[in-house]
Amino acid sequence: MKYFQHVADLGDLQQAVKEALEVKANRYAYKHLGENKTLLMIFFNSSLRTRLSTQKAAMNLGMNVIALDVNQGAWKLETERGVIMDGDKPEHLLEAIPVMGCYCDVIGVRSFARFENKADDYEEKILMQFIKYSGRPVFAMETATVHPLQSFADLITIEEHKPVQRPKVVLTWAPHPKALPQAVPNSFAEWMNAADYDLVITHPHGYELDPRFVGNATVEYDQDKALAGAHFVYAKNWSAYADPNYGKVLSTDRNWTITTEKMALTDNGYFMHCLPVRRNMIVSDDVIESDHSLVIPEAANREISAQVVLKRILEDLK
Ligand code: AN0
Ligand code: CP
Repeated sequence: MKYFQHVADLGDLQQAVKEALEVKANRYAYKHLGENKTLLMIFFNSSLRTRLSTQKAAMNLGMNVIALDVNQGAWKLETERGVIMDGDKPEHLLEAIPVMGCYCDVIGVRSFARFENKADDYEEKILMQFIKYSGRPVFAMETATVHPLQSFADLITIEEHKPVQRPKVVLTWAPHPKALPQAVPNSFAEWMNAADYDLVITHPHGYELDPRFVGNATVEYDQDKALAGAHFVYAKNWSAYADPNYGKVLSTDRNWTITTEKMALTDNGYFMHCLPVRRNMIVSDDVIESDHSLVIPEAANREISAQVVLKRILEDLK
């Protein structure tokens, strides 16, 4: 594997989950694979889990790791070609990327949607420049439209906890004060469709996701109806995708918060969230602290999803 953005990049998904469970059972079995190889993690945005879990995964494989927080210590980077650089950005991405490529063997990129230009976000303009100009394998650590390491970890977590072969999985919008990207729900829908679960997506009107990610999911605007009989409830806030409201907050309706009463509608369902989560906006204290909350197992599986991705990249390095 050279690039990792979409579920299809892993090939056979059942095989990938099997490999993940093997890695989880014996995570130091490949500690020579990454010998003398360097992972460079580039962060344009903050992170707790992605940074720590990906570094841990790389260390399990024997890699060296460098993390760079762009805009905190590094030169501020201009990303638009053709700009007269007389402002506050002393360096251009078009030099910075090939320079970064000189110092590493694999690059992970975190670069959220900027909500300035929908086409730029949805064409993954920043990630594509890393792919084009770094000369290295590149994987997404949440980019403008996708967060595949999260969805892979979520899939592993569901496989570990599912009470039936084909569980009902509900992706529900929940309120949040700030405009958040669609990357997590986009990828979650993509991966749940690929796993062929019974996927229902619920959100207020105006929060429709890109149909390319919704795929075969059922869209239900009544959250209570959507939650009926659910085995897994995956809560997440996202901002509007549809024009003319792209990147806008249209609602902060706390009737959509996941509470004990909402969970009572499910079939003894598990609660899931990628974290970081705002308590009592997205989910009540009681639900996130309950024995049916999977937020910590999901986070733990981030090490595993990252390790499978890095392992496959290392296996294919020339
Ligand atoms: C980010 C998001 O919603 O995409 C990262 C989630 C993993 N969340 C926040 O910025 C709060
Ligand atoms: N879930 C996740 O990606 O968390 P961080 O933003 O802390 O990396």
